[in-house]
This record gives sequence, structure tokens and C-alpha cells, in this order.
Amino acid sequence: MKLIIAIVQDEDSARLVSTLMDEGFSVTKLATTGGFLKAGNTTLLIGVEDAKEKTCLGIIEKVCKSRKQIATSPVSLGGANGMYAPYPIEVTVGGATVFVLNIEEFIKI
Ligand code: 2BA
Repeated sequence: MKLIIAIVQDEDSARLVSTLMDEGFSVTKLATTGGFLKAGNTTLLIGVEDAKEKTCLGIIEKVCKSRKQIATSPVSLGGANGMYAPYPIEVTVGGATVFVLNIEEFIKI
């Protein structure tokens, strides 16, 4: 068995959860925050049989789109007073950041 941890954009999460559920996967949805953009994203925990791993990854790939977002990075204004100004930079986020873990035991008590 595998645990698929998928970090996706909030915009894709509702469609991804409903598509996975329609295909018979069990999903847990967590509200999370990205460290770089400090913006909300969604982390899904999906426990799957080994034989279903590729199907699950295919659904994630199909549903999750990459998008451009503007982040503000502080830029030094120089001088001794250590002042910084926000500077906008464009980053491409997603489709999805996915970790696949081997599961030793799956227990429901
Ligand atoms: P954030 O950390 O908010 O990152 C959002 C996007 O900003 C990233 O998109 C990437 O394009 C860019 N980015 C991140 N760190 C950067 C840096 N140090 N310099 C320049 N640009 C940077 P994604 O790579 O698609 O990641 C989307 C979200 O997935 C991340 O949100 C984070 O929540 C999660 N994530 C990505 N890689 C991860 C990892 N290795 N471990 C844990 N979470 C990860």
C-alpha cells in the first residue's frame, strides 16, 4: 500500500477530491499554507493499493493545472538603516507536488 501526499492549489482541490471519490479513492483534505508564497494551498492524503497508484497519479496530473502567481520578495534599499522594499516576482505554481510513501501497516480500529 502507498500513501500519496499531494499538495495542490485551492482552485483545483474541489474538482480533484470529487474526481478521486468518483473513482473510488478515499481522501483526506487538509488546509495548508505554502512556506514561500505564504498563501493557502490544499494537501490531500490518499491511501491506495499499489495497483491503483498510477491511476491516482494520472487523475492528479489531469486535474491540477499550473498557474503563474505574483510573490513579493523584499529588496534592500541599501544604506546602513537596513530598509527593504517589496519587489514583485512571478512564480509558476503547481500542477501538484506529490510524495509517494510506502505504508508498512494500514489499520482501522
Ligand atoms: P510555496 O512554498 O508557497 O511555493 C509556491 C511556489 O513558489 C512553488 O511552486 C515554486 O514555484 C515557488 N518557490 C518555492 N520556493 C521557492 C524559492 N525558494 N525560490 C523561488 N521560488 C520558489 P511549487 O513548486 O509548485 O510548490 C507549491 C507548493 O507545494 C509550495 O508552496 C509548498 O507548499 C509545497 N511544496 C513544494 N515543494 C515542497 C517540498 N519539497 N516539501 C514540502 N512542500 C513542498
